[in-house]
Amino acid sequence: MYSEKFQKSLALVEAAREKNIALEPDRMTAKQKEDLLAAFHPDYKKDEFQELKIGPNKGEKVPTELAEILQAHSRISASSIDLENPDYETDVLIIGGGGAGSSAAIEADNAGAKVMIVTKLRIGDANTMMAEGGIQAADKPNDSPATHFVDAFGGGHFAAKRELLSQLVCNAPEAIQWLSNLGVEFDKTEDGTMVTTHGGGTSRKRMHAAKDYSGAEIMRTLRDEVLNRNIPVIDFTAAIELILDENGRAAGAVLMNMETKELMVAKAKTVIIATGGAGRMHYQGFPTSNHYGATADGLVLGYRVGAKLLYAETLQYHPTGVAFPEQIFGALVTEKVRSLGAKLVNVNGEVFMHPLETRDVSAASIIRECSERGNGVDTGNGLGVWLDTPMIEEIGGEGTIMSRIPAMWRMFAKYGIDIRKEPILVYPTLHYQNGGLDINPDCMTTNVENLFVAGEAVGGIHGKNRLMGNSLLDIIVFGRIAGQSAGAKCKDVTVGKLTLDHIEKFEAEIGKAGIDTEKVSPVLLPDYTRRK
Ligand code: MEZ
Repeated sequence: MYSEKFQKSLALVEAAREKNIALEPDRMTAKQKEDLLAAFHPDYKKDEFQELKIGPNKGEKVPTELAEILQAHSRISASSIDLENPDYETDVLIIGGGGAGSSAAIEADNAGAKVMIVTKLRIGDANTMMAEGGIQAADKPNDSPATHFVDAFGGGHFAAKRELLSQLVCNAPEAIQWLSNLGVEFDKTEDGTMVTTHGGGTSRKRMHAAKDYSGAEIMRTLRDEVLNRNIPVIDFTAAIELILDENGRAAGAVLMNMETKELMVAKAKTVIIATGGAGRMHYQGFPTSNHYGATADGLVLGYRVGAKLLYAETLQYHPTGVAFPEQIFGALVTEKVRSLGAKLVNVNGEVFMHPLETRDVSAASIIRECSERGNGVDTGNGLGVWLDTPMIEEIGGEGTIMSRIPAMWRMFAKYGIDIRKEPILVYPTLHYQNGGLDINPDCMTTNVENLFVAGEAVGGIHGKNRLMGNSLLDIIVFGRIAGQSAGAKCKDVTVGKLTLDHIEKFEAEIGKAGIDTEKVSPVLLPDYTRRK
């Protein structure tokens, strides 16, 4: 279905396919990777970052778009909120209805706590739903959590908080069991053995999947469990400001009905931020694979009450976002496509990298191929490289694409592209927030008591780059830990007088630092209004 302008390059890709399948591209050396990242990865573009002038990370640099919302005005004035007569009272307030929030809710419920989820969209409208390729766990005889740790620690540039990463990998096999018991249908062979594949940077095949809609399958199951337990879910209701008590401990949130804009107060003994990522902030103008509500809200809520951020300057650009057709620009092309054998090929039909380098390296390599080397394909809406999907059928046999990545096939078939027969065009897309709020192993923030965080809003689990499949894992492992910790902690908490004094303090800091801004935050939803 590709138009005439693609045909010359397509012919080169097809002609080189047999040779390219047999080719074993070299892995890059550590030095080659470092140089590549420094020159081409968006995280290294100094002029796209701004130093924070206020707050707990004052003096550190974060993406300009994030700095603007971290240092923006509150959506409310404290005096307009009646804190004396809360609309809701609960033990554990969970902000966010994705995989982390739902896992937390289930475990807090198990701990006997009264739990409530608030979500600005609906339960399941989350990046969890969008995750495709799988979830890592070292549960095969040739693997171990220690090996998983080494892969992830190296992939994250040795920057992960060791105690968090250790929890991640050690709890992974049990997380798979937990999900299976709840009803997640992982891919298995006829004898019941889990099917596992490689991801970028993995030394063992430990990616468990439900075809290429692993996140949707996990979210379906978690949502059913939350609803079956009758855990209250207040949907289309955003948390727009955290509430502290007079002792400086998290004690609830101001909520806003997304439709009527009515404000409400939820009082709680413990609060869990599980608000997910930031793709809809479109850092550096990148498209995104994220769901509509991914606007870094949790980072803003936490920062304003004084919670520290860790590695907020590092973002993940998934190497293979859709570059063509325009209707699905930026959507995720799962890494599993490369796990199954498809290679990245330039306009001349040449393989230019090993297909399973870590994500930051792969993204930078594609950017270099399209920019400095001038080997990108002009898509009419930017540049891209080919991902030679027909290789999968050649390597795995006819039917592999329909049995392993049917959602990929369907996504492109809608636009007349049959990925079994034709390659696809890809370019990096904003995918994941590596950094976030700094937590202890029990998921409580390092400096605000009774404020817990789980999922993509956490920083430090993966260091400065995350491996494929460790995010679906982290929402389960740390979602559960947050639920257990918050559920246990609330038994010892007596909430003091509620206050929103931090809003005025933050406002004073904005003024003192001479920050001239009209922005308010959290952002809640992206603004795609066309302007002149
Ligand atoms: O962990 C992820 O981000 C993931 C599984 C994405 C993918 O390529 O499918």
